[in-house]
Amino acid sequence: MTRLDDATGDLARVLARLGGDHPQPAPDVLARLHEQFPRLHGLFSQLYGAHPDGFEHLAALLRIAADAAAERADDLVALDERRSADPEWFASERMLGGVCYVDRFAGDLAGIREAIPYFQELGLTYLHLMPLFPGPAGNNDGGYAVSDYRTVEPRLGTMDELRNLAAELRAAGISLVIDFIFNHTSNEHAWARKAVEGVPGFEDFYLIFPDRTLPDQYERTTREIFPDDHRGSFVQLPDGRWIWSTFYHFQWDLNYANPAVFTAMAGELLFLANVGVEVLRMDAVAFIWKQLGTPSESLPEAHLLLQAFNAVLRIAAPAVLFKSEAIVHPDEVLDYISPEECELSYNPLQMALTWEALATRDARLLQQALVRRHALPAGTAWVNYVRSHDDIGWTFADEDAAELGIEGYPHRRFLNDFYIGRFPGSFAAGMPFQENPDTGDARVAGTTASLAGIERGDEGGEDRVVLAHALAMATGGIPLLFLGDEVAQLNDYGFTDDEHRAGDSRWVHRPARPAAAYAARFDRDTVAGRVYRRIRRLIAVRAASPEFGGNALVDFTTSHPSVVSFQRPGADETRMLVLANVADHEVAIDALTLSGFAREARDAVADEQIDLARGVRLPAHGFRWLRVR
Ligand code: OTU
Repeated sequence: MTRLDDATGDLARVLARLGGDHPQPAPDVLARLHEQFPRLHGLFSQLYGAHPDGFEHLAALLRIAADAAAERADDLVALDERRSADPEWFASERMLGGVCYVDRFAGDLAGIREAIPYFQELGLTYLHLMPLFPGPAGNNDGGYAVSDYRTVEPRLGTMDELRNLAAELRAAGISLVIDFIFNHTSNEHAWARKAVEGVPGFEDFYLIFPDRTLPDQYERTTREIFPDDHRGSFVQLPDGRWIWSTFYHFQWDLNYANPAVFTAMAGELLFLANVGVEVLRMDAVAFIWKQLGTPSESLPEAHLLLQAFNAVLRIAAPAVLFKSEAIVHPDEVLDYISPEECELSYNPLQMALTWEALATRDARLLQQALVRRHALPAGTAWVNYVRSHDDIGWTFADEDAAELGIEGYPHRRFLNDFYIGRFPGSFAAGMPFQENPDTGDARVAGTTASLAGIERGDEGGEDRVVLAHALAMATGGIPLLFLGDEVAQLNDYGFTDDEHRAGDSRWVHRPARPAAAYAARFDRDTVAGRVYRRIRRLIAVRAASPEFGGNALVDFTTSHPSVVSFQRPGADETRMLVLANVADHEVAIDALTLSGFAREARDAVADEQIDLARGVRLPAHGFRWLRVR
């Protein structure tokens, strides 16, 4: 039993334990260990200072890190060096992400490999493969219930194939991104089985209670996430005990108050880093720390844990980045983003408000968010997406909406009704996800094309798909395409025939690769072909426009509530003026509004000169990227 003590003494004790039957850390690893140790020690002391074995866990953690560093393959060590020479590589205007399910898009990992030429055609530099680990048969929440982090689900391939794929993608200029699902494991994970059986060392890996006393107390302040599956935050074990389960009943939350859990998970993290993954999508970060009397979401300790994982990575696999998946209040989203915590983060606010603006034909909330909430610390970036594999939740701040005279609760109700198609005249064909009978909350499922109006035959549908992508590509950060959206893939209602999926409407927007749409992608007489051509054009223009690198965004005001407008400053005098109109009618921006710029401007997408002294017309749900001076 050894508690944590002061950093200097503890470092000496840690170093004395490295080597031995393990190789001594290489000089560069040792240098990084010295650099990171004070921070890691400070974080560990805050998290586990009271633990009687705190030091032992820290020493074990650093041995795992030293071993992982020693095992890191040469090409990954070279990558570490490249990234440290260019730490803001991900801020480039050439960055473009894509995300897909291995099985649904390509059958298996071999199929993904065969799709590399397509990824290159599209211009991807980042590929997020959805969870590909073994999980419970039947429903496993689309892979988010992991039974083993060191094996690839056999249907999809092997870990060696994944390792080779990571290297091949890298050679093709594409960084591999996968999920790190670390808030919970599946109920079939070896740790879970041992915890239930009471195997010494594993009893405290999860949060298990003998009766309802504490669960009842916790549930006074926790939120229900998947109420269709079970109410509250706990499920009952066959032996009558209760276990913390935020999501599905087969996803059991880990107990990070136990330092053994942190250390064990750090081992899984470094294993994946050494497979060649370049970005880890940190799933469900808000939920990782629990405390009685609080919502048990986004607690300060959640940040300490992420920072501690970050420090471990900096020692053993410094090229690897974290992407935060916090779909929460915008203030809280921001708290996860820093070079010391998560360098990247989904931008759920921009995503939700893009849909909000399309529904209301009023861009003011989106404009306000861009002006007020887009800025980020140096060394970090947004991941801007139109939609993901999850539902759309209306995560805007009620305070922000109130300033515009919009009341949060009824507005969310309206947006749900609109996208679920319950609002008269709606162009959208979406489905409700996890409607909560008590609170009236719900989220929305649907593909981009179906939500934007194409499925219902609305004449603005194609434009809205392109408009939404034009915003995701223009505001600053890494744009992330849900593969299939670029060929306007529609909802797939077939999931209702599958007993393991019927209860989860998110499957409506996770269809198999639309082979016919991809085959038609160069045919302008098809919806797929038209949307693909326009999105491809945006990708090409973005990649050739240095103004779109980085995150700087400067406000620009027009007098039209339906227009989003901002500037992206370039290195020289030029800037990109982005104007987008969510209304169903044309809008004319007058010359006076544009008089701060030189008269001669260039429409970068249409590739034509324009004279700003004549004003600029924005068609219904149209946009312009104007290079101005
Ligand atoms: C994540 O999402 C994943 O993206 C989901 O696909 C998983 O089902 C879930 O975690 C469990 O692993 O509730 O509806 O930020 O919104 O973390 C999606 C809060 C989810 C949650 C988010 C979660």
